[in-house]
Amino acid sequence: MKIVDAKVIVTCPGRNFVTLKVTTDSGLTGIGDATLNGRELAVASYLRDHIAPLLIGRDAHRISDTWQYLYKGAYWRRGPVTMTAIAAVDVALWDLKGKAAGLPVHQLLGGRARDRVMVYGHAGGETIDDTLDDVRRFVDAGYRAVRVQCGVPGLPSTYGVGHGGPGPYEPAEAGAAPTESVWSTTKYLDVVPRLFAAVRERFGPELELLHDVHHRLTPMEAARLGESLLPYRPFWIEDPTPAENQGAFGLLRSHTTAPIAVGEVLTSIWDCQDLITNQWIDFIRTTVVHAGGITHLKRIFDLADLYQVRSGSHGATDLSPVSMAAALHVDVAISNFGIQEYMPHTAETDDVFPHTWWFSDGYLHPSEEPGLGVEIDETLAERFEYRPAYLPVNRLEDGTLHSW
Ligand code: KDG
Ligand code: MG
Repeated sequence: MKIVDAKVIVTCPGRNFVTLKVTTDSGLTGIGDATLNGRELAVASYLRDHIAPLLIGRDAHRISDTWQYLYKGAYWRRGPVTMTAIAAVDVALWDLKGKAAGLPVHQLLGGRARDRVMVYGHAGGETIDDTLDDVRRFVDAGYRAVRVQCGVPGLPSTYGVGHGGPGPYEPAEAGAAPTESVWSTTKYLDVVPRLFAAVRERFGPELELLHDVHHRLTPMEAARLGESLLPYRPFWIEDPTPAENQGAFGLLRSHTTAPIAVGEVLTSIWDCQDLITNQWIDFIRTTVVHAGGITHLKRIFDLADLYQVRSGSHGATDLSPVSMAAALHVDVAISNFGIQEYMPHTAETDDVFPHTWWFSDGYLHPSEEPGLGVEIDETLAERFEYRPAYLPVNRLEDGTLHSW
C-alpha cells in the first residue's frame, strides 16, 4: 500500500483546523489532525513543504519506521510544530491500516480494555451561582465528571469562563494580536475554594470535580490551593504550575496530596519522564495530536502505567474531531485510562468532520468502523476560510506578563 498523495487541508468551521489527508495506490485514504491552536499555518507549512514530499512512495503500513524517519530524520527533535506534524502523519497511517484490515483502530491496539470512556465537561460562569447553574446543565445531560471554573471577583475576565456551549471555549479572537487579560493570584486563590465548597454542597459527594489552573501558580501557591480543595475531594487539579521544570512537581507533591494532572502542552515522552517516573503526578494529559500521534502517545501511557499514573487526554475544541476519534481508540484500549476531556464541537465542525463515535450517559464510545471512523468533507471544508486567531495573554495588575 504505497502513499501516492499527502494533502494539507486548512478550514475554519467555527475555529481553525489543519488536517492531513494521505491517499494510497489502493485507493484508501487516511486522515490525521494537525491543528496547533494559534500557530496553525506553521504546521501546515511543515507538512506541505517538508513532510508531504517525503511520504510519496513510502509503504503506508510501516507506521513505526515512518515515525522514526520523520523524528530522527529531521535532526531537530521534539517541539509542538514538529510533533504535531508527525502526529498527523502517524494518525493518518493508523486510520489507513485500520481501513486496510477492516478493523477499528482500537482492535489494532489490542482490543477493548473497557466498554466505554468516561468524559468530563466544562462548566463555567462569571459568578459561583452562574457556575452552579452550568454544572446542573451537565449533570442533567448525564455527565459524571465536570471541570468547574468561575470568574475571579475584581478581574475583568478569566480563563475557562462563560463558554459552556459548543464552540470556542476561550476568546480566540479573529485579528492581528491576542487580547490581554489581567491576573491576580491572591484574588484567584480566594475564590476557588469557595467555588468547590458551593458545588459540593449543591451536588453532593459523588460528582467528580476537576479544575484547570492553566500554569498560573508557583509550586507553593499550588500546594496551598491543593490543600484548600482537599476537603471537597477534587478529581484533579490541572497544570497547577508550569511543567518546563519537572522538578517543581516534586516540590508541590511534598506539600499536598491533591491529585495532579499535567501534560496538554507537552510534546514528547522526554517532557514527562521525570513527572511520571518519580510519581509526581497522578494523570498525564498528553494527546495524540500534540505528542506525536498514536504511536508516541501509547509509549507515554505505557510508561505511565508502570508508575500508576493514569491518562487524562486533553480534548478541548481546538483538537478536531479527528483527534477525538483517535483519542477514543487509545482510551478504550489502554489499561491505565483515567478520564477523557470532552467539549462538543459546533454543528459546522461536525458537518465538516462526519464521525461515528457517540456520547451517552457521561461516556463516549469509539467508532466500530474500520480505521478511525471519522472523515473530512473537503467540499464543505473549502467553504470555511482560515481566520487568524490567537489565545489571549495575561498580565499581572502591574503590567508584568504572566501565564494565561
Ligand atoms: O489551545 C489551548 C487550549 O486547548 C487550552 O487552553 C484548553 O487548557 C485547556 C483545557 O484543559 O482544555
Ligand atoms: Mg488545560
